[in-house]
Amino acid sequence: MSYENLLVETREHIATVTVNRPKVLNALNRKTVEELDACFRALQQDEDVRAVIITGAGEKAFIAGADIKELATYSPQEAKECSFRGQAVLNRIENLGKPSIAAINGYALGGGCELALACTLRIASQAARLGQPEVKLGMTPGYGGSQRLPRLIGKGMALQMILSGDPLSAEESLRWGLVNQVVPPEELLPAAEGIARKIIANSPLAVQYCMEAVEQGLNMSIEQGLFLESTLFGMSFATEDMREGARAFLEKRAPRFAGR
Ligand code: DAK
Repeated sequence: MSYENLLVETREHIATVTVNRPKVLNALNRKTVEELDACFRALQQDEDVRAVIITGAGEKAFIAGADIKELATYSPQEAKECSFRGQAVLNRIENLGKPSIAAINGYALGGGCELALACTLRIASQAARLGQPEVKLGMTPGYGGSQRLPRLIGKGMALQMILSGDPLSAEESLRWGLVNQVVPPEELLPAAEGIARKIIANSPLAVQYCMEAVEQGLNMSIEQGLFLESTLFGMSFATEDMREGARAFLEKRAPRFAGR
């Protein structure tokens, strides 16, 4: 499937999705959000794809937020529809069942930062800047930033970012746990691919259950979360992968996971 504003390439079970509107710093217009929806639906169904990397075209930006030119023309009804569509796409990325890695090559602002927050992991180039500048435009975050950001980095720093609108540098983002790793620009995609390869060498079912335990558990009480963990732990014992993993350890060989 080909897209107007996305480039998609799959190699060795890792799909790389590049938002491709570099002239406007990869800003998310309606068409791009629709294409991200179609693209992530297809990636979810594609059994050959076991991890997804998302990045931005060009040197300067990952995604510089929603397309402000287009936003300015929205009626309240269009804004509401846009909100539902955008939130659904980010929820799909968060609940993909496969790990997603944001390779943040430059500005990740507003909706761009929120898209990165919906990914499983975030790796930033030294040139990246991450922020929620909505208040500077008279808006509040609309793609989950007010909810996912404090869950990831804590209430104090999330409020500082959201209320000041000022972005964090890559190093500050690392210090606050907003990104997992910072690398020189030329090492960004190799580093993201390296982490993806490491994850997909493990049992896909165990990886999926772990993501489910953490993502869903964060929205539960500790008792409910521990119950969920026990349930998923039990489910992992029903998989061929678990038998293979234990057998391979005892036979001192590398496991061959079938994803069953
Ligand atoms: N939208 C449209 N065009 C953008 C853009 C954006 N977000 N960001 C940059 N561009 C365009 C610029 O207009 C410029 O176009 P030309 O003038 O060349 O035609 C080109 O990209 C290059 O940008 P600059 O010339 O400004 O480049 P600089 O290096 O000087 O500055 C910058 C880089 C990233 C600091 C600056 O471009 C900037 O501040 N950009 C805007 C950042 C921003 O405020 N983003 C929006 C955040 S608010 C919703 C849910 C979510 C949202 C909205 C609705 N619903 C629920 C309905 C999300 C909102 C946001 O994301």
